[in-house]
Amino acid sequence: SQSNVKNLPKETVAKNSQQFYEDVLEGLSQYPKKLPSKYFYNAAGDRLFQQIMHSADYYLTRCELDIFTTRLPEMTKLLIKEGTPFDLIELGPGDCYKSIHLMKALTKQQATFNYLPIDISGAVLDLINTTLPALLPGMPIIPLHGEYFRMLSKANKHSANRKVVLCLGSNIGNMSMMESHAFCQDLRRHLDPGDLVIMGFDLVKNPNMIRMAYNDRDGITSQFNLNLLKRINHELGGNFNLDDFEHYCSYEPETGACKSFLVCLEDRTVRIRDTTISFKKNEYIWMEISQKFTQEQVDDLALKNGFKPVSNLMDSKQWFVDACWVV
Ligand code: AVI
Repeated sequence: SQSNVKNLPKETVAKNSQQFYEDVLEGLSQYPKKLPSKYFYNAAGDRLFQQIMHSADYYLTRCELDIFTTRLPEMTKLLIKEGTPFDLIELGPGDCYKSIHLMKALTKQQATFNYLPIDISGAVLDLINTTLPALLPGMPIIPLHGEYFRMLSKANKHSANRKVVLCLGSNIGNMSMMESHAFCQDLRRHLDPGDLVIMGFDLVKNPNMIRMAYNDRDGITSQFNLNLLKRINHELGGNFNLDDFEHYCSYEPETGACKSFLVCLEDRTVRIRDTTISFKKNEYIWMEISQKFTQEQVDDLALKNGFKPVSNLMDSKQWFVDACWVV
């Protein structure tokens, strides 16, 4: 059955907003100050991220699309194992820009599968619900609205099919290394022997290329970061003056960590509901990590958390890898 993802109950909205408030205050009372990047994605944030993905300097999406077009025969062969039906589960599907190619190829080969997109954003699932049926008539779509692992448990209850989990776009890069290991361990606990995972990783490369992707010439990444302050103003009664903050991005080749910050340009105080927060001139808020990986680190992530690497599909420049792991 398809869930109505549009109308969240009032209590859920209030609970989410309280969680947002608590996370923001917790982050801004730390030293150095932090904000969780998962809150980038409101409607305006989604639009800005779409612009980033199609911008000249952000190579990640183009590289992964290259994999999802040129390496499809290998990918579909891995998935269509002995013709048994399976559930294709996508964590954070966005607009299915890449996965649609896989779904089309699978449909062409008459594979029997259900598509289960999982997202915390109802808007993302609404869009899938309205656009995908026209592109792939007859493909069963079961949108699951909520946290990844809670929804994976729900998917498990829904069917006993073999599972193929897609986690694309280097979303795993937005976690610390420790968190990404914990994430893979948790993912493994929700799967059974024979299940597959396809995980997208941005690989280490020329540091200048990486820095440019997060410091694009059109300033979209800057707007993307500033949009979170705007969101705090709108949703939590904040009074950030966006002109007081400047986007800064660093990439450290020694650790593969690409980090985004917002630097406060003057001594300032900001109010969020009843709380006042002080900023010193040049004090920064750490906004996001976008971790880059070596192939060894990718394999290590699989092996240490109960997966076996079966294939590493790369783009022609070898800048990005979609790692295929089996449980
Ligand atoms: C969603 N995520 C993988 C993006 C990234 O590359 O870290 C988010 C992003 N932040 C700035 N540009 C894109």
